[in-house]
Amino acid sequence: MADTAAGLAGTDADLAVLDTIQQRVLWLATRIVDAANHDRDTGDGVKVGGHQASSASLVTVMTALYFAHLDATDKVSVKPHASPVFHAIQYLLGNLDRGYLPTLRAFGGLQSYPSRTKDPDAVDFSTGSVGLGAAAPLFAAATRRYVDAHFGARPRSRFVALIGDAELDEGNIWEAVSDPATDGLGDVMWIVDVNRQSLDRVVPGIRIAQWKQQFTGAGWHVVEAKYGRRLQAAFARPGGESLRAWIDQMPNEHYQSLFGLPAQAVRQRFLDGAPDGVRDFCAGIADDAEFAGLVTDLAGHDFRSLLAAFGECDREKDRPSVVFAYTVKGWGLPIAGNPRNHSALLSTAQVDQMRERLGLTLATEWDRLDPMTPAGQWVAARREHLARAPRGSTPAVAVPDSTGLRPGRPISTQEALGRILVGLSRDDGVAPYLVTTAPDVATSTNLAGFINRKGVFSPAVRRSWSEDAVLKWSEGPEGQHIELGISEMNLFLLLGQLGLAWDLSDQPLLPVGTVYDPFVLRGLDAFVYSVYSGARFVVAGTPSGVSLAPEGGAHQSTITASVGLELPNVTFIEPAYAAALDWLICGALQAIAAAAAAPPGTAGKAAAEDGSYYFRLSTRGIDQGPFDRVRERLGDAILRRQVLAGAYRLTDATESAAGGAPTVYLAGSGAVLPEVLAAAAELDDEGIAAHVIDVTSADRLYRAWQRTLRQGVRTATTPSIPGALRTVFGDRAPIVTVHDAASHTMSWLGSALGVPAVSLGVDSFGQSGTVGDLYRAHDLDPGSIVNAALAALSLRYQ
Ligand SMILES: Cc1ncc(C[n+]2csc(CCOP(=O)(O)OP(=O)(O)O)c2C)c(N)n1
Ligand SMILES: [Mg+2]
Repeated sequence: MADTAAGLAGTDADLAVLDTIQQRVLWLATRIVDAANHDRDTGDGVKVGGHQASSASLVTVMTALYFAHLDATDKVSVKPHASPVFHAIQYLLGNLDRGYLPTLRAFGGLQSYPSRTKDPDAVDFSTGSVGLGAAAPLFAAATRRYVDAHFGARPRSRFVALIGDAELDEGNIWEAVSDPATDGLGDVMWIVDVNRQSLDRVVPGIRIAQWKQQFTGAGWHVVEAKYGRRLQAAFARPGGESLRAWIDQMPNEHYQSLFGLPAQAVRQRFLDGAPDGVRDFCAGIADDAEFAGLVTDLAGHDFRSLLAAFGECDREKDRPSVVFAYTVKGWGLPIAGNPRNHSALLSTAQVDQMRERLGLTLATEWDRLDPMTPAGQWVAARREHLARAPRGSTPAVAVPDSTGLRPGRPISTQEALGRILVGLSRDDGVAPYLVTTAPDVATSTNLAGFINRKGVFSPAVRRSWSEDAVLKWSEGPEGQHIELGISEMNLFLLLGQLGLAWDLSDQPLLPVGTVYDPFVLRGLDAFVYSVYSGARFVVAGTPSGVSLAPEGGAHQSTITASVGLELPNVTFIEPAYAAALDWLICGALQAIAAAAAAPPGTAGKAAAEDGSYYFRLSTRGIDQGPFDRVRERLGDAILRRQVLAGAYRLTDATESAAGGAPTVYLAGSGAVLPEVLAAAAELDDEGIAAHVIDVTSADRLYRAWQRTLRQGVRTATTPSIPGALRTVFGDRAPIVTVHDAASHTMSWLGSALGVPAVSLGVDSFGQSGTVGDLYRAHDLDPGSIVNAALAALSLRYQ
């Protein structure tokens, strides 16, 4: 046996062993999907599904990777529809219990698509939404480069992505490839599974030439693993060049139609329209079966070609590589190459035949390879080679409760964020772990102060050509801000990988990103992807809402608060005052630090529930006086606890109200609080006691409410009102919710408290104007809030 520890597979005997392994991988992957569909009685009549053809397509590539190329420190992103191949390999390596094999797509079983958080075996990157799994390792490699530069080099990891060819249609792939932040990452290797088929069809024409140019133009190293050894040998014979030229110019549709034809028909179809030279050459291959095998002999199913291609990529130290591996979708299965095979399943009879062909029986079909055989020994050696060292736990970064920000003048939450980050950058215990990033909006979202102090990250020092007295844009390996091009997809993908650095780069970080709030939606799928993957980070959507009045409807966000509230693994926070934001940001970073430091399994349960943090901020300067007064009234300890829990009473009308006066709650969130306070004062003048509640996190309140409700539902008991709501909404009184965001975000408060409610918010697109114009247009002005309070009070008596 060759030196499997070094991943070499040189001799014919080695290749024969790898072939035995791949046949078993193909069988297990196929049978995992088959069992999911045929062995389980789901009882609901819904097709289980799974992708035998997409899996088969990558069997040789993944066998070559795991059994002859990868090292223990390498990280792999697996094409979503090849998850059965991944699990089959992990099973053969002894990393997955046999009991899981028949559980694909079952509740608590193997996930349909590789999942970091839900699969039982060690998935490095979740995949599923095509395109994102390709880009994630690129940003993981960028994160590693950052970690190595700041904390010392980790053992080398290669970051590999297995990508479907139609996946290259996704725009986010090209955003990632072309961003300067991903330049020069020599440890990245993408392998494109060129099976020329997507879900619906054979991919039209020949795309490869264009893709090659796009990668080369972005500075990537491009390798083609196109022709298998038999075809290469044929090309080398006299006249063989004409055969290569004929195949190269053949559109995908024509080539793909060869698959599934009986051997006798392949020749005629292949030569349809061919020049005489090709016909003459092919006439020399008399046997039909040999001919059919020859013209469909692709390098994506040839170990030697693949390993040579991987080795070539290894030698590229200063640029990412992409391998175009030509494969057959459904390779080795009766559905091979069929244009409609994406979701096709083998019949039970076909599976029976396959089992028999491999010498397996119903009793032995799930067995691992016999350890006494060369293949079994090879696998055992690879198991040892790929075993990962257990992770130690690191002490949590000690983040303070606040930076002590107490502005004596009106200030916006966006400006406050900038000052809080500057404050944290002065704290030697925290500063080294902070890393900020923005898609070309760092200065306009107030990151300039942080950047001035900490610099911009670049793998090498870059000369600055402009002297700017206000903003120092000094770039070098010590910089702690990663600047991105205008791609919100890249922002969330990078934040996701920075937020997983504790796992994939063995270094906890405290990532903070900023983005104009409306464009959170532009990166939303990557946001979902990153938090589904378990990443923890802070993102500030700023500015937000129609308080960004002069900028007009295209820059005003309305539905983002709802998005933040509803996204799992994300805590949505929208404070109005600087000191509250200070506590909240520090609290978020404390939880991120705690979760990253906790050993796996215990992972700081409360912190894990919070996940990432989405702050929705504003550029509207707000008088801080009301917050200072409530601080005096409640004291910092109590107020901080309430601010973190989601709400506090900003003004308490109990004292001013005449006995028996009607009471109403005005619950506002974010930049609109001044209007709410003004409305409360007007109501007070009219003899109505209006308490103003500042909702710092509608999400945390909602979660608290849902937790008690669900508890009641599950235990068939009467749910109580959660403490966070009871503390601030003490009495039963009607409520008006006021939000510079869709009115729906807080409209549930009425139900939660069991009182009449009127919800004010922005339910149509905005437009240009002053803040006053916009607030009047959306009924967020004090007069409208007063009227809403009267309406809420009248609802009470209906
Ligand atoms: C963002 C996204 N859009 C659509 C899909 C549905 N989908 C799943 S696979 C697929 C075709 C993939 O083709 P390709 O990448 O070539 O994979 P393969 O041929 O290897 O199956 C599509 C459209 C998806 N998973 N994600
Ligand atoms: Mg494909």
